Amino acid sequence: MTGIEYDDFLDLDYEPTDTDLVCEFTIAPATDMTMEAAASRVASESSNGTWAALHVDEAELTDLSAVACDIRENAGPGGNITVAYPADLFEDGSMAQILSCIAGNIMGMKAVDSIRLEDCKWPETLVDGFPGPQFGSAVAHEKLDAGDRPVLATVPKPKVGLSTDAHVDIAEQAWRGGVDLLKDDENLTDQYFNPFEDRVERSLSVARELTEETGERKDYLVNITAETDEMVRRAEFVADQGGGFIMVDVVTAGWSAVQTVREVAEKHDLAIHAHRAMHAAFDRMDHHGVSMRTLAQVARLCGVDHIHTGTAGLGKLENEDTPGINAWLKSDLYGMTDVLPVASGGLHPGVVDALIDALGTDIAIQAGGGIHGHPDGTEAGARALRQSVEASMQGVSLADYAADGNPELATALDKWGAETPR
Ligand code: RUB
Ligand code: MG
Repeated sequence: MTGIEYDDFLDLDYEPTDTDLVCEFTIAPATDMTMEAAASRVASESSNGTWAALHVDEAELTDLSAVACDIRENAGPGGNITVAYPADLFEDGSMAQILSCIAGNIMGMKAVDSIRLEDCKWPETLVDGFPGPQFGSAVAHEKLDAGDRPVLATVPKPKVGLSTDAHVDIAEQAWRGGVDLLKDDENLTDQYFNPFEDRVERSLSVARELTEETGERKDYLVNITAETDEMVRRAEFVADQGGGFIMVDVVTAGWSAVQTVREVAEKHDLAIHAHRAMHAAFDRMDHHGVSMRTLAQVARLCGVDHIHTGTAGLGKLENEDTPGINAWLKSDLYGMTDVLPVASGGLHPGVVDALIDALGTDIAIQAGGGIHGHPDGTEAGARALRQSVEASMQGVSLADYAADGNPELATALDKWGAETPR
């Protein structure tokens, strides 16, 4: 018989192996607990232990204990810990099962006052079980004609309530003004005022017309978010109508559903745009939850081609470290395709040069209010955004570029300056 005790999960001399999944956490131990005891409970509860010591026949037990192998105490209560998990703890290719371990019971257990999963180092054995993205940043030239500039997208506003006629009209103006992609907002799916099939059929038909007219491929990020079977049906409908992209709100829909959609996307050559509504319920607090960095890693493994990663603090929403997350999405991961990061939320032409300075040009820039709120309307707003990107790419100041025959940009700068909205 063997006893599984707290101490079995703590070994500060342990060096993680190449096959371990290595997770970094920020923890604050419960008031009556040491960091060592709390770190052990994290490793225990998220692998094969529980609150009580167990007595198990060793012959019947595969040892799947995680090891808390590093503790760095902060000035405040708590600190950071490293936990190494043996790869055999995990089911091959099941993101739900992995997250139930590394971001499961430990998030609510009383041994810690708070705990945040900050980062994961994924071993090749686990990564190999996932498909990763089909296209990643290559969408910019494989499916679009963005060349070296950022991919440009817009979401019609108001986000819900527009009729299909109005939606299609806005799409036409935006594509003509210079954006590559129309995007559905996250809460527009299949409602009576703008039904899914009609919207998709008519928008994609206009996309084809504008592709012909402008000589640049125009496409549509169609929000298929729904119950999983329905998402599959909607993805197939988009493919039948000649669309090249689908959008899934990945946190609200759930990772298993994303994994199913990834298989369907492959059959139909569809790229997946990941919107991330509800992520802030996990990542907004710096002492508790799951970091956006980790969610982005999960999204890449599950196979999305684009994901929203914030605006480096230049938009309307709180952000984590956008440049750091984007760098991870593009980093080598045993040959897995990269992900195109999407900057969105409160962007307008006046912040584009700062955005490109912070994030580079291998991104998608998505603007709603910053296009449709232009005093001269959507087409002028799209032109202004495109002009701001041209200025930044050429290293010319936005004001100089606006003065040099780009009146739409001039109007946008008059209206919004370089303000960060709220
Ligand atoms: C953008 C919008 C998106 C947010 C989500 O509209 O509605 O849902 O970008 O944020 P607008 P994030 O351009 O008018 O702000 O990209 O950070 O997930
Ligand atoms: Mg939105």
